[in-house]
Amino acid sequence: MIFVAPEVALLRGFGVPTGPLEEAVDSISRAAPFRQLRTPGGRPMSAQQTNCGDCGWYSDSAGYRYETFDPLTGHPWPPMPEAFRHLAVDAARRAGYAHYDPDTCLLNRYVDGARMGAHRDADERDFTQPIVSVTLGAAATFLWYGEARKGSPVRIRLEPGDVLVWGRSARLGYHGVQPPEGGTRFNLTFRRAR
Ligand code: MD3
Ligand code: FE
Repeated sequence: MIFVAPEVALLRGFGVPTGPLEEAVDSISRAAPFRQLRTPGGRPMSAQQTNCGDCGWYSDSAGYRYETFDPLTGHPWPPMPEAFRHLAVDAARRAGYAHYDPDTCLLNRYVDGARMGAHRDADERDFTQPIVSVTLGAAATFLWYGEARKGSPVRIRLEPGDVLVWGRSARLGYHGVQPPEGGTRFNLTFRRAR
């Protein structure tokens, strides 16, 4: 494990083999399809998203929030696969979080130049719990800005199976991600939302 910034831990290859995780993504997306959400201001986001777990991150003209039911299907989000939970809890423990209990996983799909601009994850209730993220599919460069959305970010190339864990002083840090390097990138983002 290396720290790419204070309290931003990188566990290279911790999610290898990625095959079973990718199969689970496929299965989740058959029940809750990837879709392009809109910002509260009405602009379509560049990545496509879906969720699994007890609730799911959602955005439309009503704002950013967590929903218990998938607004697209009216059904609950698919349950979080045991392999997902295990990987996230294990990675968090490795990074120094003994009591991690994620209740949701946001799945991002990046195709055709899709990216994520600098932002912070602040729609959750409990900022004492870290966030765990897993890269699958194509590689991409992750950008870490830290406390302010300005200056030149730390750049980290994330390959399939790489896992990031960040919390405490980094929990509300600004971050973004560049488009995938050829092909489709998936990202799993585990959070304690409620
Ligand atoms: C470090 N996703 O869904 S995950 C997101 O690759 C999101 O799909 C990106 O940002 C992706 O909100 C990046 C890695 C990540 C996410 C949030 C962080 C790293 C972070 C928050 C604070 C510090
Ligand atoms: Fe984020």
